Amino acid sequence: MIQFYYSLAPNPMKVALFLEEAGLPYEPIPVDTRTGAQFDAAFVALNPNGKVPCIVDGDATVFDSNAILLYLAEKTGRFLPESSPAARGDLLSWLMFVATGVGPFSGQAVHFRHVAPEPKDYALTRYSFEAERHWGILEAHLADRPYMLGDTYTIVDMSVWGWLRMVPRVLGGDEVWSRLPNLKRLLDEINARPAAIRALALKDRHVFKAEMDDAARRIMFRHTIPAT
Ligand SMILES: N[C@@H](CCC(=O)N[C@@H](CS)C(=O)NCC(=O)O)C(=O)O
Repeated sequence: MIQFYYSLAPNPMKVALFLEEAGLPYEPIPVDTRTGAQFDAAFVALNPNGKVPCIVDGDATVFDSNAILLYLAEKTGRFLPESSPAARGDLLSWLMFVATGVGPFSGQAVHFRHVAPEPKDYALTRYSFEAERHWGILEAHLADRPYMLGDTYTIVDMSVWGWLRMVPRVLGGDEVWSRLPNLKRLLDEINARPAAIRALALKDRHVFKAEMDDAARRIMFRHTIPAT
């Protein structure tokens, strides 16, 4: 039984999607990041980065959402492209593009759009520009193929889905979908999958702290606390 340390945020949800798609038995263990549970010593011993997701699978501990997707895909042999150097190159390129570009730039765009104090024009402009540029690359890539790696639904689509659900919050409103029709098509298709519906139902299993109050802000944005 895999232990799955999660919250309802984009990175854990892509792993939830894989676990549900593959029908792997797992125990969901909530980590409430607004109360600081990600810094508990027992959790940091599993993920030194103090962030979700993380899984424990027997004697294997894996953290970072895209590493977990690749680990689970290779372990099960599911949701991978055909076995060829060209397909492997595509898989790694797009998976890392999402891990190192789409996710981080989207996260920073959300931070500067919705959270950061003024003055923030320069940072908001930079991260919005980069997030939009990354999503634009995915949009163009999906113009002539149904899924990120062609005709087959893979872990790259799952990885994209994690943040794709948040695109209006990243780029500033539902009207962004008119510029990203191929991504909207992929989102709607994945959202309708029974596995995605089950993954999203994790929200009914645990009540996470909803308020982003001062205590939560001090935990989530520790750089704002003066050094003592
Ligand atoms: N690169 C990591 C990023 C993980 C991450 O940023 N997780 C967020 C939720 S999406 C988190 O745990 N935030 C709590 C915090 O920053 O304290 C991954 O892909 O798993």
